[in-house]
Amino acid sequence: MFQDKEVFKSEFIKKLKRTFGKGVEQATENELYQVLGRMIKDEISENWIKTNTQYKKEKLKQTYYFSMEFLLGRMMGVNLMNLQIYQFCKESLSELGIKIKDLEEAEPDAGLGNGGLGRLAACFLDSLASLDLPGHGCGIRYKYGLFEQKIVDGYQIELPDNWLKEGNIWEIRRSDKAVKVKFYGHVISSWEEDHVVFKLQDYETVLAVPYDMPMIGYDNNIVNTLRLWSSEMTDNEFQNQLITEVNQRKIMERKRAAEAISEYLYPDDSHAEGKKLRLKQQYFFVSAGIQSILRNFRKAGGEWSDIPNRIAVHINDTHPVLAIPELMRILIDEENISWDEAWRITSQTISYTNHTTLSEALETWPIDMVKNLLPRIYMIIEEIDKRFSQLVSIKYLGNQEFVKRVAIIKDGNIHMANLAVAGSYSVNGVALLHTEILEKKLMKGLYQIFPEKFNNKTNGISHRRWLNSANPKLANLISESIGRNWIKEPGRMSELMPFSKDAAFKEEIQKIKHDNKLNLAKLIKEQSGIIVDTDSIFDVQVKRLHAYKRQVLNVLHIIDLYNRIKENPNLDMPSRTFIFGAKAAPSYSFAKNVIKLINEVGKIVNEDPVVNQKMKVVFLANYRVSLAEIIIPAADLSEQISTATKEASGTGNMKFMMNGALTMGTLDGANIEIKEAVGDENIFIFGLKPNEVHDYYQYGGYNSFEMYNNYADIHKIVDQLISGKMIQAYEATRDVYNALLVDNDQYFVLKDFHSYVDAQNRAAEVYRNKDQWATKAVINIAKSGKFSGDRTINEYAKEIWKIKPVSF
Ligand code: 26Q
Repeated sequence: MFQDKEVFKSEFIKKLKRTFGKGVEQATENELYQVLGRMIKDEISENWIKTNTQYKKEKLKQTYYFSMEFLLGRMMGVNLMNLQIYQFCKESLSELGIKIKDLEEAEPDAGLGNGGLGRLAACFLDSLASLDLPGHGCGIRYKYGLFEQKIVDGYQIELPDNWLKEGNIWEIRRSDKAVKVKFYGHVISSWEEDHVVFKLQDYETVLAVPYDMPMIGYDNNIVNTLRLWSSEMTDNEFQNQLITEVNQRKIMERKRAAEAISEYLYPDDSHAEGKKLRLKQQYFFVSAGIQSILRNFRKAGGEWSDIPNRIAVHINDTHPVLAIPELMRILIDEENISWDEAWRITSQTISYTNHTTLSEALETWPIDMVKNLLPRIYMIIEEIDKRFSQLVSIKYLGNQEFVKRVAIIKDGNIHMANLAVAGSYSVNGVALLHTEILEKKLMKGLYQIFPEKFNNKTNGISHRRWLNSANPKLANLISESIGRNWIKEPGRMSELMPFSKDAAFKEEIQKIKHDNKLNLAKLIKEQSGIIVDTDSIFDVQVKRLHAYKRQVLNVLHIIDLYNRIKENPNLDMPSRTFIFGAKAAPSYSFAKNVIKLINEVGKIVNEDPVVNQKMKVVFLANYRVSLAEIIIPAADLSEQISTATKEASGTGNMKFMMNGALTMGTLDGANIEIKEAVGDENIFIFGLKPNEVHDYYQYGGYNSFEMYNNYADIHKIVDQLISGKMIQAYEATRDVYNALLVDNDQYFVLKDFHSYVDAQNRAAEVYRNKDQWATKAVINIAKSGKFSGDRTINEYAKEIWKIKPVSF
């Protein structure tokens, strides 16, 4: 069907008629999209089955990546690419008068994640499948993904993301594989023969129904599975009861409560709030996932003791950490395995990644809440804590202060990160600096106890999505220059290094960048009405809005430039377009105020007839994967300006680099490794170093008011925030003002300001020399192979999961 155009076209038309009763002319883009989607699903169904059969046949150890978030974005483009039929479909559809791009754009983003952590999970699934590795995802099928952002009067407003309204063509509902998850109730213990047995009574049951999505490998016939669980009411609950009005109401109430669990994604990515529904979500998908894995294991006739050799369960941050007590529960209560053996199995099966250095983002849950919602799970956590404390106490000669520091249960709360470290065999950070901070600071005590568990796995991204698919022109140029091997072996992008000296190649690079900028400029015009200069520096900061990411620093630089132009209208500077995209957590008022600030400053800059000759400011609403795929290929400068030590890794930094943008960055997260890869002269580094930031936090000594008093430029800018002479949004901007002066600038924005401006000036100087800029861009692209998720996943596979590729 995907070889012969005539066959394809007639099949497409037939399917369109059968499904929607329409011809090409009458069909909507969404209908055309759905038809192609169905054809692809049919096409891969055999390989999907074959992949699983082969895994079973070879008895390969399987990895299950448990994550509350999978930020997949659109799948059509990458699926066609991975199946090597993109060009074929494009041409065939074109013969039917259909533009494949229109059809791709009809697909809603699967926005089942907040940001970095969720997108990482999605990139990892792409790498697992593309590297022939038996690795699957396990998560939640949220009815509503991350909210849709609109900007009204400069402020963010949130709308529900009803991504499933036309159905999800990629998923298959597997009602036959549904499992039951139990909440509430109380635990009864009794003696049976020679041991105590625990039984949960008077519990409530929720049905977990899996929806499977195919994760298609690149050019290798592998189709792995992402299993997302949806919550439903169990249908036998009211089976034999009369349908009275009272019962009817009860049924509706139960249905609503059950379905609420997988209804929506929590939109906060930096503050762990102890909401009961969130805890329900966590246990819901973890219990369903573990049950379904063990059911398969049982069917295959494995020995329980062999689980660690057959199954690896990875938890993406602590959100799925209840996998530890849940696996214990099933082994002990349902399989009659002793505590010690269950603990050995569990703690050799689970591995854990930490994604944050912010202590406020570490999850804790109140004892009472867990006890009430999950009484048996709580008992098990209590027992884990007790035994763990004993062990630590013996090893550290009764040092109670130390015992308390690493305790799982203390001060009325359960500390999920401590549980994760105690119950897993591997703990990793996501960039070298981050792992070092875990070992030496955040988890110092636990590292002392279990140094062998800790390791680093620097993040990576899907170069297939972020380069090959998002930037086809650049991808083609690379393939024409060094062949196509880099797609399967991204390390080979380094073969581009000689081209950094090749004038013709650099001309091409610049032309492609300019094309991509035209494309983005068009979108900016459509979305915001703003006309931008495509010869200006596209200076881009797109990521979640958070104080530590310091969008404010970027804004202060914009105001500074504005002031400089106002003072000297003939200021000689390369023209700039500042582009922002960011969602703020709805409850995070500071972040929302920064969005208002950006939009206010944007208005002033864009409407000033002198200033707008040299710069523009654009805030693109509703930043998401599909928008990133247009923005990133068009960027010249990549803003990675977090306070050193705060950004665990960052992955946007890698996407920009791979698309030939130069990084403006602090020595934080993976920026440090990017700097190592490209060399100091091919990146703009500024700001406090990690140890300097650390020392300020530790010993004090920073006074932001001094910065304000001592430097006229800073003084002027900070005053402009609230004076009402420039910006008219006091309600929002005084929050930013207060953060900088009243709260002593916790993220060192003013401290880093001059160093930032200096680096920005250096960047502007380099940009004047187009050839020099292009040289640096090529080197960035050439060195980006290291930041492919393929490298990362190979490391996880060999060093943590011990899984091997299938021989297919
Ligand atoms: C926790 C409890 C309650 C509610 C929400 C949450 C929650 C949800 C999402 C906490 C954190 C997140 C997401 C964190 C995240 O995206 N971290 C980023 O992970 C990336 C991948 O490793 C890193 O590159 C980024 O540096 C890190 O910020």
